[in-house]
Amino acid sequence: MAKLPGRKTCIDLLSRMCLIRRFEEEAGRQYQRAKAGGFLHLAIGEEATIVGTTSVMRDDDYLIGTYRTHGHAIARGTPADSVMAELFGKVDGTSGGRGGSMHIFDGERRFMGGYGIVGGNLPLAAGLALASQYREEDTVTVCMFGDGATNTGNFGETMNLAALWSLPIVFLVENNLYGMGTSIERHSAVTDLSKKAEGYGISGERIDGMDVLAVRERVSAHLDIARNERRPTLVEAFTYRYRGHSAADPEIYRDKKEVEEWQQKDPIETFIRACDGVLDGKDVERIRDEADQTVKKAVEFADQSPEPPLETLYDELYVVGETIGWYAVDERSPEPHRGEYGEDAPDVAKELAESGAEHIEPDDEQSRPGVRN
Ligand SMILES: Cc1ncc(C[n+]2csc(CCOP(=O)(O)OP(=O)(O)O)c2C)c(N)n1
Repeated sequence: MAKLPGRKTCIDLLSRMCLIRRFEEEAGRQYQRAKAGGFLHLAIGEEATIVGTTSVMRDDDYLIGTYRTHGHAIARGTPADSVMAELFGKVDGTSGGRGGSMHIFDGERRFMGGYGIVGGNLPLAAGLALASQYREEDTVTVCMFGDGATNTGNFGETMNLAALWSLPIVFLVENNLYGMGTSIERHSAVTDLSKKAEGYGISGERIDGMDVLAVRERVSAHLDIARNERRPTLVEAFTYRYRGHSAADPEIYRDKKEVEEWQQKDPIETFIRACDGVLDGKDVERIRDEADQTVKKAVEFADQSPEPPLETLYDELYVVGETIGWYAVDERSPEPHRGEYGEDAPDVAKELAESGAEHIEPDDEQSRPGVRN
């Protein structure tokens, strides 16, 4: 059993885990009410892995994650207000309401995103770590991803380069036993994921991702290796998501009993028990109340935040020069809608927004988004 930190740190760890839990519950509720659009992946049950890891990172370290990262941003210090506003697609969201649940981003706090492509964040993590190395900074990149992502080509390619170039990265697999509805035994030939990068020269360790103190202790040791020895390692944290893969998951691939068994190891309840003698019932109640209030306020904030103006629909699109059309922004120029059909852009944008992109009947081939003759 890892050593219990002082009262202040205990309060901080419990507060963050409770806030993430409440936020995720409310996000699920708001999604049912169609306030939050797009996809929604909740990390309820995975709080100890998230908070344990981020709590031992330095402010100037980089964190990069997947599409299940509302909690990661909150743990990094991003206000719940801005994360909720992003889910609602509002201007005060972390990505101006344009990214939604899968694309939470907070560069100021070095939370480098939210990515929808499974394994897509791994090469980006290598790039972040390469930047630290190139600038001779002692910052470390923590790259978090799911067990399913270890089957992607990006995993092998990134492990190879990270080892070859001795990049300061901690790869952290959030092993929740499933890639969507496929269990790890059915999706990975090697089920001890801590060994999966050994062939590339990266050693790994399995840890209990439901125990925030164990996560802190072990991730801290791996951060030290990355920071001081300047080499990558891999951590496999065993954790579990209580909810479905996404909001639209009928969960026919697992037993209710299995979920209940993991709930017995609930990271928040386990930690409250571990804090016996340091935190009392009143402390816990206050922390939970604060989380309730913060999330309630976040919903109000997101509700009141304006929708992005229609005329900004095509702002900040990134399209390389070759593919510029009326809908694109030239990456070499700051002006929006600067394409060869630029003069048509406001009308077409309005039309598209009103009827939905997939229903639009373009007058001619040239005005079809994404297609260039
Ligand atoms: C390259 C790619 N392939 C497939 C998908 C569809 N997809 C979305 S989530 C997911 C499962 C990934 O599971 P895992 O990496 O274990 O992460 P978890 O959802 O458990 O957090 C898949 C296959 C995708 N988004 N990207």
